[in-house]
Amino acid sequence: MIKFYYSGAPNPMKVALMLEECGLEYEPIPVDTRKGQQHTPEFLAINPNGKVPVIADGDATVFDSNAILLYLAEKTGKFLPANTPKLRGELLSWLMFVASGVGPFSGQSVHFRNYAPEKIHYAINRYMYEAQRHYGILNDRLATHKYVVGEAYGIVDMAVWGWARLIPTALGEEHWAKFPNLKRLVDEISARPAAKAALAIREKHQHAFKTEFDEEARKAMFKHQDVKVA
Ligand SMILES: N[C@@H](CCC(=O)N[C@@H](CS)C(=O)NCC(=O)O)C(=O)O
Repeated sequence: MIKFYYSGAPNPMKVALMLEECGLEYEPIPVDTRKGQQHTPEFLAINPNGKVPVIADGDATVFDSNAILLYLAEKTGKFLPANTPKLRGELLSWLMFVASGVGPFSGQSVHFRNYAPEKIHYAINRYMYEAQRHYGILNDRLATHKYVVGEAYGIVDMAVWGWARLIPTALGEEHWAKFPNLKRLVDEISARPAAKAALAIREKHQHAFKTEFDEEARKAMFKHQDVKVA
């Protein structure tokens, strides 16, 4: 059975969605990042980057959410567009665009808006601008395409859902109105039974994650605060 190392954060949730959509049997293993469980030697042995999600499938270990989506799609033959050079090119381009743009800029935007000890206007403005620019590109794409790649719902849509469903909290409620086509896709995915099951894993398995963002959480997740490198 696939072992799924997870928390309720955006990157693990897109993988939870895919596991549920594929109907794969999996064992969810909680990794409480606010308690620093991502830095244990056992966890670093499966993901040297010390972050969730990770899956272990037989002798294959896969980390990084978008890599896992592609791995599971290739394993099951599901949620991929037709294997033509044109669609393969689109799939890889949009998947990497989400991995290298949407995720990191959304994450940094949340960090500087909500967690940085000082409010640095330059950083907040830069990351808000870049996050919104990336969502704008997706919104424009979805004005003429029902799904991001090909004719059917697939792994790029799932990757987008992971972060875009959190736009109201990540960027601010007022920003949803700027991205109606993206919201249409997110709402469609959120209504799927697999999305509901993904978001309910914690309750179903009675995995209690730490909710307070206290000194322990800060030390575990913002290690740079205790090290001077610049
Ligand atoms: N590129 C990675 C990023 C993973 C990532 O940032 N995971 C977050 C949760 S969404 C995490 O584990 N944070 C804990 C930490 O940074 O210590 C992916 O897409 O899986």
